Amino acid sequence: MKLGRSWMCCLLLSSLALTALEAHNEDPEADFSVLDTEDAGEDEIMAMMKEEAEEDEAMVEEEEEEDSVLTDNGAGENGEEKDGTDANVSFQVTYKTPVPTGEVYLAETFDDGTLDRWQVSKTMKEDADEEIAKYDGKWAVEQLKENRVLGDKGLVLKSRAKHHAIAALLNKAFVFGEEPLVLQYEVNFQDGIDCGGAYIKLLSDSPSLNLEHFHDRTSYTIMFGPDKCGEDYKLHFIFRHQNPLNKDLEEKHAKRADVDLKKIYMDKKTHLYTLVLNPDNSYEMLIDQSSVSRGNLLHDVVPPVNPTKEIDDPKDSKPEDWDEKAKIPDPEAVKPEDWDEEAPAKIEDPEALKPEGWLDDEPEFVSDPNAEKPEDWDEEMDGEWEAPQIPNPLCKTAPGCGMWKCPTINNPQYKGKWKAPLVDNPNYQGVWSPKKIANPEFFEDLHPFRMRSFRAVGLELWSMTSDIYFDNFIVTSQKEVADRWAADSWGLKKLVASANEPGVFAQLMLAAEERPWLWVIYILTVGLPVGLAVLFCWPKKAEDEYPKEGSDSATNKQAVRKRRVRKD
Ligand SMILES: [Ca+2]
Repeated sequence: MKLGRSWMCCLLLSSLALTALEAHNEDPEADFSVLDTEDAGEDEIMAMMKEEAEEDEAMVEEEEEEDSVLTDNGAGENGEEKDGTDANVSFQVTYKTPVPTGEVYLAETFDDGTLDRWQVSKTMKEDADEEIAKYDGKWAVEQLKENRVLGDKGLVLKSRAKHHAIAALLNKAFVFGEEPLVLQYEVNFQDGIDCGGAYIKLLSDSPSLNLEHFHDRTSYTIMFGPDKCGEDYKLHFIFRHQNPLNKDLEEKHAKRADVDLKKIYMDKKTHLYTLVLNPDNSYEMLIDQSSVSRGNLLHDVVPPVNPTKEIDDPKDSKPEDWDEKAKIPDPEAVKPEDWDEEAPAKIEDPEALKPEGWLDDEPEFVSDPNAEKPEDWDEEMDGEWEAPQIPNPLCKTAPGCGMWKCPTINNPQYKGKWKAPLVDNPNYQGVWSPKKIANPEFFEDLHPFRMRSFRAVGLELWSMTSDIYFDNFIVTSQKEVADRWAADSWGLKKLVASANEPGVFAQLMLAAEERPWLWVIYILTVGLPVGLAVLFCWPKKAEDEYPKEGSDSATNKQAVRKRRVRKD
């Protein structure tokens, strides 16, 4: 018994310890980072940043108007050392504007606080009423509202329900040849996102490209990034393929990303969006350096790049005598002679008997004998007074009143209308389909990667929620360059955001505020083991301190002897 209790005690304490451990292990970002991390994982990012921090002690740029609310650990305006936040986290985030470590077509940090490189569109949206057609949405270069990194700024879409368009030229046009395309940038829906986009367009290279006139119809090669309206969460990757025969451009949409975009778009954190296109036509989309969709431009886009070789002959039509019936009623079947089609489905139950005492002559309802005509009843106005009807009191004691009806049952003789059984149709010709002919519009482009070159990146957006933050645009051919760039920029933002996360306890409280039923889980996972631990582990003095007389253990005998000696 004693042994059993000890074991139970150990078991309960272990389970308590496990529960506590699990709660601690629940990194708020864990759900997200469980996706297989690519080349530069979190550890690597942290290592890189430590290295950076050591190398560049004094390099926070002399920012002109740094907000006084910023603290060394990068906490936001309200929240130096939020409850549960580790004030000790050594995130002396010594931020240095990242510099690309290889060849890039564009690398933009916005840290100089200007939009010098960018052109805000001065045009109007086509096919829209004049008053709403203007691209008059405001852009600004600002720090993040929360989880700021000292010295870091980004591009912010500032207006609600307005058209925004802004673009920047690349250092040189990107030509799709033997090198991959890597496009990467950060988005933070700082105020959440109701209905709006945060996607980027790679503007096709053409002599007519004029960024002042950038609008919704400006020719683009690729569109990539987040978009959300209502409950529809999208991560676009669209490219425009040119039909080699008629030169038409057609949008090709990649399959949907296999990830919970809602969580990512609504958490008000800065996320990193990456698109990689390879000369072998493979593509991959990543969020926060974790792959969320991959495929091939030839096989995984809608509509497909290449049309089918054959099509249905539009001139072919089904012959009138084409027999498509696989089964027909057996022409040789004959209705059996004893088949009575007239037999009713229901008959009166021949075994049913009227219950004894049934009152055939009593109505179910009678006039209330106790009712009296109201004094103010005016027969001229109200008509002749009648006592209200009540259930016949005689029927309460009898099996029933009124005319007795015999209950009905299914007729065992019922067969219904006779139908001949179905047999295979000897003339069956199968389901008709038109004959195939060669597709006159057929072509085969085995290199859709070689799409039209582009010369600028642009954001052409409309949103019902403002303050969408963009940062660290990079266009390159080398994934390592984009990864290193991310480590020096986005990785730091992520680190600061993680350091500012509320503690485990605060998170549990916050979660329970939104979902009160969580209290039940908390009580069951913590309260119950504690209660049981108290129940089983509390020392029982009566049993343990005074050995029972008559016990055969040597210890007990000794104790008894000692007590006797004392008494004597
Ligand atoms: Ca920046």
